Amino acid sequence: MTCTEKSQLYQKIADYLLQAEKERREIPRITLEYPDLTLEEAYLIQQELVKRKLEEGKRILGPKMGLTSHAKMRQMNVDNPIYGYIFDYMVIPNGGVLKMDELIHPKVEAEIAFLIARDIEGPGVTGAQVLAATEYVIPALEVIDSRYQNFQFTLVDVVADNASSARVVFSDRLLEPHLFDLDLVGVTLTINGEVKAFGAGANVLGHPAHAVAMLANMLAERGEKIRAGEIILTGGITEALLINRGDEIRVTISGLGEVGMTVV
Ligand code: OOG
Ligand code: MG
Repeated sequence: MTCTEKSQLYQKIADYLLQAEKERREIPRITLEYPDLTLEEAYLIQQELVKRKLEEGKRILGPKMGLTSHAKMRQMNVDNPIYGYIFDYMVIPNGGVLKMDELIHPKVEAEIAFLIARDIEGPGVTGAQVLAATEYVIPALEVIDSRYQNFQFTLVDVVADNASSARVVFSDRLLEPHLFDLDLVGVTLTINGEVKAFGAGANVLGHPAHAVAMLANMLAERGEKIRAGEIILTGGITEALLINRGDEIRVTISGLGEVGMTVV
């Protein structure tokens, strides 16, 4: 394939994924039709998809990390962290409502988010550098909604699909990172008052700051960086849970507070 043909293929696949999101329809995963796509190409498709959203007037809140805990990697049967992007239209206010019919087959995740004060540019970024560049840490609840049938995919599929990003709820409390040992905080994911999954900050690469450092280092490979003012999700601490209409979802992080939403 020539360069132009490749670029046309990436655009076509990005369209296919965007259409599925708009129509709330699950689709066969792209590697069934294009088994030779590389991870590098998957990020190029993601870039195309992100570009389309920006052209529609949507705004990026920040990049996010995914598949950073063993719980998530095991559940999804993949073995490497990935990144995607969170947009302004995905935000649900804390205590707000998730409309089931806006999505396909949503799942929830308990996460810790970082609000970044200064640009972070890789390679070679460490967790300590990330903490020094972080203004606040924020309890968060991510709603993922793979556009693929049965939520099943390879690493290439899920990267192209913007890491299943769909919705996010942030806590209203802004907490200074030096007040906590984010590896030691306990995290519970509760549905209708029942704890369905739990873990510790350390589930995410030993410390959630390591996920942000890894993100900066991955972005550096594409000549990109983390920018001041971005909010970064560090990845699900436990396995993700399917949700249903009527569910009350709550994430509690010891010392940091809680964040929740209702599914209708
Ligand atoms: C991929 C997105 C993963 C996380 O926190 O691990 C993610 C998926 O599991 O569908 O957001
Ligand atoms: Mg996530």
